[in-house]
Amino acid sequence: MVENTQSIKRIPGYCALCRSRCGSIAVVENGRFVALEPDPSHPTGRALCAKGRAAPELVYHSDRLRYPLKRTRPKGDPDPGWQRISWDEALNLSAANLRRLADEYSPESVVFSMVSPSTSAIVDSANWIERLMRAFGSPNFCQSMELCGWGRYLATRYTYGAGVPGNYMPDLENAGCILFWGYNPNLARLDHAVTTVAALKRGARLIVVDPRRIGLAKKADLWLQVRPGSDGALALGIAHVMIERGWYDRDFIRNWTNGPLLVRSDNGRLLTGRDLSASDSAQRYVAWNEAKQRPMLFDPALGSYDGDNTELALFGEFMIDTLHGTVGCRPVFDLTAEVCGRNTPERVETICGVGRDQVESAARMLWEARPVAYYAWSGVEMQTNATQIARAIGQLYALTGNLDAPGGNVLFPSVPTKDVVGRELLSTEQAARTLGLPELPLGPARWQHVTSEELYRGILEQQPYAVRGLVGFGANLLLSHADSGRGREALAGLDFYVHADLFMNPTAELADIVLPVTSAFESEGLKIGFEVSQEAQSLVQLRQRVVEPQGEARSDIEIVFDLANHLGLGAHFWDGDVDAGYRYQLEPSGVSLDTLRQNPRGVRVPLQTRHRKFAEQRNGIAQGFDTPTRKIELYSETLLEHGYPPLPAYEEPLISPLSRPELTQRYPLILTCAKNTLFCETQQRALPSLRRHAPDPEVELHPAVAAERGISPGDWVSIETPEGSVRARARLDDTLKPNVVCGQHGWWQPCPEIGAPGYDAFGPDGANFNLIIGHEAIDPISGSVPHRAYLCQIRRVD
Ligand SMILES: Nc1nc2c(c(=O)[nH]1)N[C@H]1C(S)=C(S)[C@@H](COP(=O)(O)OP(=O)(O)OC[C@H]3O[C@@H](n4cnc5c(=O)[nH]c(N)nc54)[C@H](O)[C@@H]3O)O[C@H]1N2
Ligand SMILES: Nc1nc2c(c(=O)[nH]1)N[C@H]1C(S)=C(S)[C@@H](COP(=O)(O)OP(=O)(O)OC[C@H]3O[C@@H](n4cnc5c(=O)[nH]c(N)nc54)[C@H](O)[C@@H]3O)O[C@H]1N2
Ligand code: SF4
Ligand SMILES: [Mo]
Repeated sequence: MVENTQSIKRIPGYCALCRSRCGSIAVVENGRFVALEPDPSHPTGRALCAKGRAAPELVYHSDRLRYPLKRTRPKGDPDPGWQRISWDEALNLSAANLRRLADEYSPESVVFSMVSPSTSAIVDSANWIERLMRAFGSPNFCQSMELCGWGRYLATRYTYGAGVPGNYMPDLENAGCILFWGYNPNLARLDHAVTTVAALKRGARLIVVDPRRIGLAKKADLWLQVRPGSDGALALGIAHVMIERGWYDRDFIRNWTNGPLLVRSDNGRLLTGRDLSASDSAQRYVAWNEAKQRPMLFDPALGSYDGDNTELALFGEFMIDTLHGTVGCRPVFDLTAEVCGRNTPERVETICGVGRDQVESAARMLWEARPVAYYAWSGVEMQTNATQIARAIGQLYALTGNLDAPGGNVLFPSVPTKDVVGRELLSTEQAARTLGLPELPLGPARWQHVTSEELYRGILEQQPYAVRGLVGFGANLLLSHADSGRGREALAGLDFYVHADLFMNPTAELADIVLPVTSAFESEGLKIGFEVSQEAQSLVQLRQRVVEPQGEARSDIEIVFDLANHLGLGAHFWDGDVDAGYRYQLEPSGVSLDTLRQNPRGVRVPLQTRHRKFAEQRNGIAQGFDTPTRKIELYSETLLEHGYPPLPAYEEPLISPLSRPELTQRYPLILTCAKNTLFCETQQRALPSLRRHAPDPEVELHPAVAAERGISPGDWVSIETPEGSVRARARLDDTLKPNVVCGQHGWWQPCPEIGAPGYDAFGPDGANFNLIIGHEAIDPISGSVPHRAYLCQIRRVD
């Protein structure tokens, strides 16, 4: 804490309100938090957004929850009859009810939910919330994974065995070509935006794939205006041009992907040593040596072929003598080329609306301006074909050979710490009881994430078993997830629901107990690494408390540790001592908690980035990738075994003019949505300095579409889908394709200070975008929903 004068304190820290975690200085005058300023000495501190600057308004807002509350009237009653209670009573009641559900039914009948770490400060405590869930014995964690993180972290595990681009972050500082796919860093991650602008100045190229000309799309060398949800075809089409022209890294494909492995044409399985000889292993795979005209064997355990890699065939059909006759086989890469080849530039132009010349140019730029660093986010996450899109972009990226190379997508090192998520506390049998696993065995449930629909189904239909309890750390499921009406019915049917939040949102209103949470400025937070670069990753910072908590609010982490004690789980939580938990976590880092408290700007732990770690050898064996073949899996037998396409394939969005032509008469427009620069998701509409600049929900549409409907800028319109309708004000944008409209979700909160209204979350006069998105059409692998590709009609409302 640096004292300038007696009454002004300037407290270094970081804004924790979203994923950017911008380094900042909090200014406290006479004990009151008055301003947040950027801290350029911090690796993410070059800029702050309006939300960060509005932090004091958030802290002192009159609608903040300040005391624990208990419902005294039935759910569904317009008046919940909230009654102020003590923390002791709130924790005792919560623990008693949760224990009762675990004892009478089962621990998995209680689901734990959490606001996304990308839109909140929950990252302070996310690991500990997971630990509490597992210590309690539940495998059910509901945190928007199917909406926000599936492609970045999980779908690409089927390709890379790791989260690309979620964990392998774009090395923008050294990239020759930057590819942003359905991602607007100007709002989502300021540091990426600032670094990209600097990269453009030094001559890097930029490709942006987005239906809207927004943010960096305006500065891009290529803006690919894709039809919402058709991104898979575009990725495959660009890959097709690259393969056809030979614009791909042959050595990388031969050495590090399963491209050379032979696929049997009779059953689609990879040919194995066992197919060739009874004494050979089914865990060895077969490729074709072109020079010597013989099969070559690849042993994942040794990480090598029994011959010269440069002689491996990537194309062709080979008749192989197996134990059971001759079988035609083709290398994975040959099949890849064939599937990509179905997406010619002409076809891509028809499907995606991206000109054939642009497809060519994109392919050329990705090849000629290497190294390529990419990031993909919301635009391609909330899709019914989200998995195929993530796999297709992942495959395209493999062609560049830039994974973990300087200027590519790099797994930056992290400060060593102890994992505290408590995996060891949950048995394998319990993990196998994750909701959703029977229906979507390769989906989020595989990693104990449940979708909101799985939660609702568990409550309403008791399938695959009854869900009776919910422990919510933030989150506003009813505004954030499709089918809000069904969600409300479900949450109202819970036996017991405790929710911790800063504000009473429409979801929390269905809780039995509501706990008041501090904002990030009223509580400490430990951040180990700031993700975006090696330098950022090396910083460990214990964010200081800027001001005292409002009312009786407590931090999420304190609530976790307290609740654990009340549940009799104190042994896993250092008997409620948060500092002891931090010390345990920090042990391997060599950084002590005391040092962090004495150094509010944080401590830097020297780290060195090593590139191409997959090629590093241990005991003479190359590390490879964490996949069944130890290679990047262009072809996934895991997907095949579950009846899904083994190669990335184009799947038309399930709700689109092509897949549902019968709907287009009534719903002729394609509906997508995007986030608002001024607000995080469903939050912050109550802050006057922000709301003033965006008083009402908006929907962007093309002037021609508006004119046909007699709509002028600023008119109220209804957005109608088969599921219902909501309202927004028209904003005209002539850079949109005429058949595409873009809405906003998250509107419910009023801002009385400037006379801005609240919106009914459940009716046609309201503005809850997700009320008009259904839950039936989902990604068959992940359960992701069509928030970003739907059909609608727009009408003026008088
Ligand atoms: N200001 C602000 N910052 C935030 C948030 C916020 O709400 N507000 N939320 C935080 C969170 S939780 C997240 S996940 C991140 C997300 O950050 P982003 O993913 O960058 O967020 P969006 O602007 O919603 O979506 C990115 C782009 O996807 C485009 N898009 C829409 N449909 C499609 C499509 O079908 N294909 C393609 N290729 N693009 C499409 C939109 O036009 C938009 O420009 O931001 C985080 N930061
Ligand atoms: N149509 C459409 N729907 C979307 C999206 C979209 O772009 N379009 N985006 C999706 C995405 S990417 C995401 S991540 C989800 C987000 O959905 P949610 O995770 O539900 O996120 P929010 O709506 O931002 O926050 C919900 C609540 O969390 C509380 N909160 C904020 N910070 C904290 C904290 O530190 N602790 C606690 N206990 N509570 C806190 C807020 O006060 C708020 O009441 O929504 C998804 N839904
Ligand atoms: S982008 Fe804005 S809200 Fe997000 S961390 Fe930075 S200042 Fe805070
Ligand atoms: Mo998100």
